[in-house]
Amino acid sequence: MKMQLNEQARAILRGNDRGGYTIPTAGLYPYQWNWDSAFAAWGFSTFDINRAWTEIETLFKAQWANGMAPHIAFWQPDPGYFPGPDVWGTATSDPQTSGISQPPVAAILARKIWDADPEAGRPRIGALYPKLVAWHRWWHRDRCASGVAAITHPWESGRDNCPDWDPGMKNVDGTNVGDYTRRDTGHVDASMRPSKTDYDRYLAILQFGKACGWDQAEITANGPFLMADPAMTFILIRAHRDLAAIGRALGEDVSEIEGWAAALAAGLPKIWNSDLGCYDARDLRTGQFANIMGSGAFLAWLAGEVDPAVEARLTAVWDRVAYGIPSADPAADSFNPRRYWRGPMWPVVNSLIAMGLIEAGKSDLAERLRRETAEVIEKGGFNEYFDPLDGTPCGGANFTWTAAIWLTWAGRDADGGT
Ligand code: 2M8
Repeated sequence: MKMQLNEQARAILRGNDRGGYTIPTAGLYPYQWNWDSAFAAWGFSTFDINRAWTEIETLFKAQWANGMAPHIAFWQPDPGYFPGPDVWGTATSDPQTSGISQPPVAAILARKIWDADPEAGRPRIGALYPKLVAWHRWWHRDRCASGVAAITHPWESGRDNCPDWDPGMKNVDGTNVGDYTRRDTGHVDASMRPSKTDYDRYLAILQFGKACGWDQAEITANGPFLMADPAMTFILIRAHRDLAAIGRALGEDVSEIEGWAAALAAGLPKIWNSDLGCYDARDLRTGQFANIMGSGAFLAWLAGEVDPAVEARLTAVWDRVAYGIPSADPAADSFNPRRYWRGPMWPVVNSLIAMGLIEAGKSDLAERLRRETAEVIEKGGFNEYFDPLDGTPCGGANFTWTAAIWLTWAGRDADGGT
């Protein structure tokens, strides 16, 4: 069965390959998405290292002059997705892109891909390095002024619809966005997708960015939504550290990058919610915490920021489900096990949490997470995400990032073998 699933996972990556970049899944997501592509590259690295590097190189062809690597690159027209390139209206042309970014996992995974074949990777990582540095500098300058990493749109977080964003979203006026037709609910059941009110607000935030010509200073100062994201902060701390390690190996001066990582680690008290006893999302306009434990808080392991008391609280949340890690605490009123990001478990996020667990020496927890992740895939297939209570596969099928993490992590034996 293992061999068969390995084969199937490779076929999904090949099947979603559109020539230099990989779509997350046909129909629902027909373009190149930023963090999906980094995971795709990691998956490709298990059987085609050249194709792995190409994936990241293609992503960075869409990089903006200000350093931002956009969250979507619209390489070819596709009427099956909304909002498409014209709605975003950015100044980009080849390719057109969205106007926000996504979690910077590229440096974390590029380091792993380089480790897999140091010789083949040397020229590829050498050429990518300055682009990664420019993107990380953009994060530091345009998203980390508060001390921690902020997002200007829920889609920037990658955990689009999670309850973490409710405090910020409720203050976004979505009543004047005009008529539009959603496409997502034509591909998967509406009960798994965000509500119409959410979409109206997503569009209102987008329209603000478009109206100011995607002026970053204006968006962060006056945009309708600005929230501190613990997950982004932990990912970025980890990504800065990995980028610094890459730079060091290339003989570069990495003091600037080390400074960014240290500044973020020093900023963490800003998102410490003492009522909840863990790091939490926070509305930077009002100061309000989201008061929710979910996968964002679990990513603290990735940055080495979990003490025994926090670990106990996190594992209590995990123990409330059969298949961890839930994107939101099942004990919270907002929990929904199938609506995307409001409770479901995401193999791809689990893989990042496991990386942190392994480095923290928590191999028992890492192995539990790997087994639970493998089990839902073995039973349900390579879906976008899963119900954490009963393991039901949800969202899109034949999903690139689920196939990728099967090959790199979930489908491997505890000792890392295939
Ligand atoms: C989901 O997001 C897109 C918008 O970016 C959507 O719902 O249309 C999220 O799960 C996001 O994290 C992911 O990168 C994307 C493609 O898999 O889908």
